[in-house]
Amino acid sequence: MNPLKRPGRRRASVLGLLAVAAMVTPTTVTGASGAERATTLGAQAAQSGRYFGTAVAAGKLGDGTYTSILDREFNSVTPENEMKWDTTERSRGSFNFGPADQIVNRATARGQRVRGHTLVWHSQLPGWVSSLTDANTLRSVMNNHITTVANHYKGKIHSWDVVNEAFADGGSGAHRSSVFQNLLGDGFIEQAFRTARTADPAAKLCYNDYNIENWSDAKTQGVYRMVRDFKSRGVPIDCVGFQAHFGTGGPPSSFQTTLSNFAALGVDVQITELDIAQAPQAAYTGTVRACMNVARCTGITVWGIRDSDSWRSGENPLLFDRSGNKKAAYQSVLTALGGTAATQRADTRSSRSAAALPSRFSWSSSGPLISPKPDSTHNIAGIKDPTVVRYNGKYHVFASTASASGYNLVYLSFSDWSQAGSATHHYLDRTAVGAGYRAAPQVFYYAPQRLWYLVYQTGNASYSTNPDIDNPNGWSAPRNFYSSMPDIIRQNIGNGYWVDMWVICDSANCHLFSSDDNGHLYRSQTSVGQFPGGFTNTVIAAQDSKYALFEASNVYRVQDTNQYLLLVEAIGSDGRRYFRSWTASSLAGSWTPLAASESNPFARASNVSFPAGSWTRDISHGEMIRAGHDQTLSINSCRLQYLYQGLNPHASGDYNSLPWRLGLLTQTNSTC
Ligand code: G2I
Repeated sequence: MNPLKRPGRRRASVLGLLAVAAMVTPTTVTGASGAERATTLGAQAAQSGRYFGTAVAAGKLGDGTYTSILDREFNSVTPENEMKWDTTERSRGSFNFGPADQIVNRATARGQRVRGHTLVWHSQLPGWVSSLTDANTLRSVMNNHITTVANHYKGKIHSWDVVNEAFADGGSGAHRSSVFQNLLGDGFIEQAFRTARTADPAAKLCYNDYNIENWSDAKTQGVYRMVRDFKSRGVPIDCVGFQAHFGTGGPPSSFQTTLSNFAALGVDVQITELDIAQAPQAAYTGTVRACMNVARCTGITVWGIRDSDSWRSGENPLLFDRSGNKKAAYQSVLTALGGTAATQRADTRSSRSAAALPSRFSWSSSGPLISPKPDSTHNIAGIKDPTVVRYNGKYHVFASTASASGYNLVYLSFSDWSQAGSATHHYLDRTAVGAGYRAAPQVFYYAPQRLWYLVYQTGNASYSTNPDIDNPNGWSAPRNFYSSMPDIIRQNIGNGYWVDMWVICDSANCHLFSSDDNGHLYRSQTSVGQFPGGFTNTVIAAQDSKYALFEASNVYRVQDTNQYLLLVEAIGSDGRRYFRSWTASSLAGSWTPLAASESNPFARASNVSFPAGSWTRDISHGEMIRAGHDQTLSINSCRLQYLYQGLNPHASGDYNSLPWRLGLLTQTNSTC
């Protein structure tokens, strides 16, 4: 591939104009968030900012019925047995990650999150550990096990069950007897959490147990006292897992009280292994409602998919029957996940506290999540240049479609990344946006006018507006920001192209950034009141050599700080795309390098891990997942995510026909 060959301004096929898509008006029901009711568990849970997961067995991943339900319904997975000590370290110092890797890599590639289960447990513990008799040996064995396993999965685990089932049943409220308790004493749990935090600072660390759902039980009270003590002394604990293995009666009546009392200690709560004997609808509804009614109940995991997959299969406790059909309880759960207006969780990303940006970054990438969906009039080769907002319980993605005949735009929306691949692609050349050269979109809500803006390049810097982001047919015909190319760009552009327009506003002004593929980043300015008119005073905001400051800039406000973040795409010495980063204290300010070199990049193949396989060496044009959706483009500095375009490294040929796909980076060195 010639990395410098630019998209030509050839006109897109006019065939698109002939295909007036039949308008399909599905009957929809509106859920609590105002969004339509979803039709799968994961998507419905995502509308309130929660996940819905299942236990997964590596041995079943070859079963097509099993995997099709898994991928359709669930956006979180927990390896049922594969991360337990008797699999991961059957003999001392010899680690086996094969079966768990299978589950984790598969999930990560599909945008499903992973719960790690479990680092320290008295059961499924190899004999060589349970027969140790020396405390110092056991302590170093335990720490080494936690460190090695957590390190192996670093950046890939959303929540770890650090310690499982350490409390005794019955009326004592004390720890149960185990080799850990007996040799190391009460402090072993604290030790395990501290070791896990050091090994994977980005993962949430949970204590997980059963029979702690009833508030007045001595066991519940024992765990509660421990969590309260940990929080008061700064022992790192982030969440409590309630297994929820229930009898036919379902949860105890105090379950919601228990969840909220724990949450009030400052931890998230999760339902981690749900199954209910005979799966009564009322019992499932009650369980899901208890979680929905507690803001810090972040998700629910059922302990298996079909009744035949359950450890209690004789009791038919799950949501799918042996043939994989949905049971009545499935419908109850789906409905209960729709919740009521009171059950919406605040956006978890924006509710986290702000931290300063680090000066080095590392990332984990999904596999390709969004690929072209050609239809009879759109023979698309690549999907590129994504822009994304989360609004009303859904991600709304706009992107360029690339083909030999040129560029246009596409829109898709979905509740959760695990659903991205199955979303419908709406081609905007069929709308007033029109056919012809339109590329590199940016979307935001312009709050002062209560209008959505889609900014894109047409040769000029153009935009369309829409009162309803959900309606792809609502976009206006293109209008231009400038009457013609500003003089300063004309004087500096050389043989480059004027591309990648980007708008961001502070409280007084809006700024329009653009690139020239010739080492210059430009910025024009207008007032918030005049926008979208009045962009003047175009200046060079940053410059470097052509490849070092190429194109695809993004500028964001870092929430709760006075910092702005600038990203610009560069072409590395290996010919591959990557991002450099700078910060400034104002949008008009001068930009200070943050992670801005090939050896310390913002995002480059060299600081990205690819658990699902190295499907790209380019980390190219995309954008950050924002904390809000308006023109101030705020991001939360905690656990950054970046939607980008990547490319099969072996692809070659005409630049416009390259098979670009979209993947998601998640920061792995976040400390919050
Ligand atoms: O016991 C139910 C769950 C209670 N909480 C912790 C969970 O980790 C636990 O899960 C179950 C698995 O669902 C079973 O699949 O843990 C059991 C072991 O305690 C698992 O059972 C084991 C059998 O004991 C083994 O004989 C078998 O080789 O499953 C293994 C794999 O099928």
